Amino acid sequence: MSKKKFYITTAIDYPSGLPHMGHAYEKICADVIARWHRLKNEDVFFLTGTDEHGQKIARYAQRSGKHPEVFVNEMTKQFIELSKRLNISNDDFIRTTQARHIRVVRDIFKKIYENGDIYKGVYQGLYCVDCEAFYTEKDLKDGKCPVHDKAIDTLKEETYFFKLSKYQKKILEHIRKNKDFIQPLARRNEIINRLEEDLRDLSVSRSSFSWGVPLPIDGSHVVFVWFDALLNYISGLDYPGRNFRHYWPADIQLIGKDILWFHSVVWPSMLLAAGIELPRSIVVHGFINVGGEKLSKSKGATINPLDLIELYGADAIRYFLLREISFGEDGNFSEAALIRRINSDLANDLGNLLQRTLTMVEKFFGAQVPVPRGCDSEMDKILKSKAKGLVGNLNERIEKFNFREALKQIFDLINVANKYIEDVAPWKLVRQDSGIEASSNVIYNLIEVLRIIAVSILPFMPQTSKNILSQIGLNGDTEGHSIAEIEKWGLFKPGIRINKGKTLFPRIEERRSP
Ligand code: ME8
Repeated sequence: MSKKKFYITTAIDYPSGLPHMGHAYEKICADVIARWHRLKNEDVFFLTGTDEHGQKIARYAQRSGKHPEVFVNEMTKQFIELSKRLNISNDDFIRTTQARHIRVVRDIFKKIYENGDIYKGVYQGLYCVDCEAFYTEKDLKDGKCPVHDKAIDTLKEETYFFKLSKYQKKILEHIRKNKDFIQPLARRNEIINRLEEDLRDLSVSRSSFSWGVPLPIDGSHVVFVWFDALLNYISGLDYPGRNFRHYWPADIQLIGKDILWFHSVVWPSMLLAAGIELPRSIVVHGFINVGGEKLSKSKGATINPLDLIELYGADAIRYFLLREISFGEDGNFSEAALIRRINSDLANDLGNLLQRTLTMVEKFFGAQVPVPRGCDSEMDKILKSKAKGLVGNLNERIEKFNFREALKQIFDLINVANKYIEDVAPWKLVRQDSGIEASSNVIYNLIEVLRIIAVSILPFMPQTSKNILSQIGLNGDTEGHSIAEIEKWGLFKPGIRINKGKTLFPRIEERRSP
């Protein structure tokens, strides 16, 4: 039987400055979902990338004294590096300056123009370059951009308009009919409310600067950056080629709350105009603040995630963000809270479970996992029943993007296993008449729990998963694992030699303030 396809995308980042924690967070969430679907044996395609055209990029390039092309080539390296260092398993990385993307932008623009949904006019109004978005008087806060708190530009220029208003009713109907089209629910309601007011057509070309894709119908204009950028989701599948036919429509398009309008109204309207099926769902995450402050690059990012990864490792950052933030809501990042999580959950709970178990395998059984002997005690039964049902619990939570609760399920099992060690005290069993054999059941059970934990944390902490698998003597390769292994008790073959290695998460002194 052919595998079920699953296509997931993130927003593509503006490489106008260095990547920030918000960029890292979005990719981590998408990565958990992609990896979980791979564990479910689905045919996953995961796309991320960079949004490299437009006035904002042109301005930042100019400020750094570089040609935009040189500027984006340099800056994008940092975003690719971030994905790599965070262990993001994206299948492709699309850059909007690539020829494969530009071709699609021109083709779709032409198609929509020929269908009669693009026309020439004059745009007069307000524009925030940092948002790359148009505003009305009533959107402004004290006369400034409501997102960036910066002065707003007044534009008057000849432009091509896209007939967004024509699609208003259809989009509203679609959102109403498809409960899961915009998730979480609160975001859906926000868009429904906005769609009840009349829409203006969207200006989709600019002629006051040239850093963009020239219109196929008028060389003196470039395509508006959002019209250009949104098409990455299909150009990344080589529209209209085989990959597009196989993976489209997207199953999940993950984005932050500030760009929901473009994704839930503009993007679907463009697709309808081009005769392309709509994505299945737009999933919206909240914002990460640092010390309660917004961290949008345009206001000056404060924390570079690459520095944090260098200090604490990718898995600690992944764990912290997924465990600490309620998906869909805003959350706060602080280094002090990160260190607390590392010390308590990762070093103490998870790290100690591995360390103590492997030490016992070495000490009592010459580093070979024993054959379990004897009947299950009450405590053995409690441990096994905790492991049972884990897949269902995780699946239910991951499907709802409740990463926090999913991790809690895994850490509950870790805590039950640590308590099991305390309660059965294998070192005491060893001293009894029946000798070392008496502890074989306990040690085997602990190794089984570690195997189950290693596979179930794979989507969240891929490197840690690999380390545990290799330390308990299994191939550290995380490819080819499946959710079927998570709760199947007794898969571990006795006799395997363990391979005790470095401490997973050394404790960290609280050296920095939040
Ligand atoms: O909006 N916390 O790019 P971008 C969490 N190029 N997420 C955040 C965040 C924060 N503090 N700040 C930004 C763009 N994000 C466009 C997207 S898609 C066709 C074009 C999220 O670099 C933001 O919501 O400003 C978006 O999903 C992503 O990071 C890229 O933001």
